[in-house]
Amino acid sequence: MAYKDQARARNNQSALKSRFSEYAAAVQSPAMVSRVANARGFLLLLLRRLRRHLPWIIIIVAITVLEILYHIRSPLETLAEPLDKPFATGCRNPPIDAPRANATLLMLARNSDVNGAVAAIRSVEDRFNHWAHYPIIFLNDEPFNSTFTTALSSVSSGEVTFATIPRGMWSMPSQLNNERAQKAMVFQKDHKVPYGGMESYHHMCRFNSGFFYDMAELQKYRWYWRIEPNVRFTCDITYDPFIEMQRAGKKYGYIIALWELIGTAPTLYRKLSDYKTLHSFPTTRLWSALIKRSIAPWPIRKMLALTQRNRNSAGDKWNTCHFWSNFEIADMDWYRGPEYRNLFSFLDQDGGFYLERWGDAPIHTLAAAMLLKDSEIHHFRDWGYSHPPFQYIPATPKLRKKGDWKLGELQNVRVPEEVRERNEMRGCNCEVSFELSSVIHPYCANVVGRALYGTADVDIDAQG
Ligand SMILES: Nc1nc2c(ncn2[C@@H]2O[C@H](COP(=O)(O)OP(=O)(O)OP(=O)(O)O)[C@@H](O)[C@H]2O)c(=O)[nH]1
Ligand SMILES: [Mg+2]
Repeated sequence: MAYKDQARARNNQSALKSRFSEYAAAVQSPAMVSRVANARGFLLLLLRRLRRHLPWIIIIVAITVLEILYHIRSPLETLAEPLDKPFATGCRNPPIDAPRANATLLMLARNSDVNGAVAAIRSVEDRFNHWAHYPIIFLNDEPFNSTFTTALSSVSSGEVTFATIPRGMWSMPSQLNNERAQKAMVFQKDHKVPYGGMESYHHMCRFNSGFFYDMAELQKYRWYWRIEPNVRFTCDITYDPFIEMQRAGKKYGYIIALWELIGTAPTLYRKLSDYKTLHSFPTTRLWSALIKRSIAPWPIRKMLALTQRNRNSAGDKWNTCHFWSNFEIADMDWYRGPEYRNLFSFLDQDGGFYLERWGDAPIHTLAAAMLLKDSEIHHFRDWGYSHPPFQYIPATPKLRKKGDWKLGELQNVRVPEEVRERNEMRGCNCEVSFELSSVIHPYCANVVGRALYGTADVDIDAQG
């Protein structure tokens, strides 16, 4: 050690020593001794006083505990009959000659997505559209080039349409202050909100939330099936999902349910929750299932509601479960109706598509939970689907023993051989490829499953 460093270390040591002896002297000083004695006396007095009020204290604590238990209880009554059922288990004879629904497949893509788009359409054709021949509409915010149109025309068995989105549907709302929005996007980028710094991504989320169903090319259709580049369907689809949805009175269908990163939409739930109260929409089972109830007692919950913008007015949060909208089959008449339009325009006026990074997935989910009946929502639990990094496999449970699942963690779950052998897959000719993507954790699927089926989707307690 250099001489200077040794001297500095010695100085530090002696400074420490002198601070310690000052502290020891202070603690032992008559003033401190009397302060400690006073505090002890005060505590004893307080305890004695409290003892006199013990019965009241017990009553207050009991009421608080009961109130908390009442607040966090599951408000969902058991279902005599599931509100939703798979349209099929196993394979059916595809209704090749049956009439088709008023429906289209729909893909939003960039020219640069051409390879992923071809792969996704090949998969849909291979598993479904080679016998159904539904039309496919491709949308882009700029004109598609000939590489894209040629490649996609050659893999689609239905009529294809390539459309360019009008500027007004792919831009910021006029009332939003551009400078404020730009600052907000920089903030999101700095705070690592996924895609938060990409203006085009915000346009895409706004478009998918509020405008796609108003595109001229979609006007003649009622139903759509959303497909994204690079997705894969991993089971044969041997029935017409549009016809089945229509027959069963369904309006919105999903495959994967998962958690949202709350940083993308910190105020969305509060705003929608207040909107629901203002318009007196009834509380559906799904809406209830999406609430993460606070375990704080009532007055504290109320305080939290006042001070934290991600809580509803009761002080509770959204558990962030939502339908992953990169796949959806839905009835556009629902979006085109006044209730959804009013809701979208309320959100658009707020500016949260840019000031935060609201995705169309939570918007569609919370809107469905608010505006649709529980029985109008369908889970395609008999379909296999991959959108990297996650896939859903339509296996009946028993995948893993309890404890192997960790919330939010990517899993590479293997379906045990005996499950495969017992043919416990719900779908038809499913392939389970673990190279494709990780199997999604069933936390949100179970939350929604309990609301709509009355049981979990995947029983994680079962032994593998
Ligand atoms: N035309 C066009 N399409 C876009 C643009 N940004 C995203 N999309 C499409 O919008 C959909 C969602 O975009 P993705 O980039 O897949 O976003 P994501 O699914 O949230 O995120 P990933 O995990 O990256 O797939 C896809 O169909 C994209 O092709 C864009 O700037 N222009
Ligand atoms: Mg995607």
